[in-house]
Amino acid sequence: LFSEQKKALNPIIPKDHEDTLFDKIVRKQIPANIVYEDDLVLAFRDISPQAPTHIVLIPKIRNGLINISAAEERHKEILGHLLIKAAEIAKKEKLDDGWRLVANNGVNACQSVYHLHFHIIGGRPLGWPPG
Ligand code: IU
Repeated sequence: LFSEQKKALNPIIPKDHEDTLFDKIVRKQIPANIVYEDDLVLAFRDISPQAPTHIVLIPKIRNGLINISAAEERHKEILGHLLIKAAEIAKKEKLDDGWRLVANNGVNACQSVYHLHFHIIGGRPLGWPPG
C-alpha cells in the first residue's frame, strides 16, 4: 500500500476526521520503534531507512497539518516544539558531524503520508542536491 501511495498521481489526503497510518502508530495499533515521545510529539525509526540514522518525527495530533504547506499561525507552538525536539534527537543519536531535517511536501517531493512529519537523517555523508 505504501509504495503504491508513493507512486500515486493523486495523493490520498485524509479528511480531518480520518486517520493516517501515523495516527495508528500514535495509538500503538501499528508497531513502531519509538525513540522519543511526549504529550505532543512522537519520533520513531523509519521502517525503510535511507541512512544509518533515519527517524520520523510527527505531531501526535494532525490538527490540519498534513504537511508544511498547511502551516498556519495556530500551529506555531507545535512547529517550534518539533524543531527543538529534532535538535535534541539528533544530539542523542550523536549526529554531531551533520544531519538533515527533511519535510517532503506534496507529490513532486514524494510525500506519501499526509500527516506532517520531519525526517531526521544522518550517520553518513549526505549528497546535495537531493534527488
Ligand atoms: P514521506 O515523506 O511521506 O515519504 O515519508 C513517510 C515515511 O514514513 C517513509 O520514509 C516511510 O518509510 C515511513 N513509514 C514508517 O516509518 N512506518 C510506517 O508504518 C509507514 C511509513 I506507513
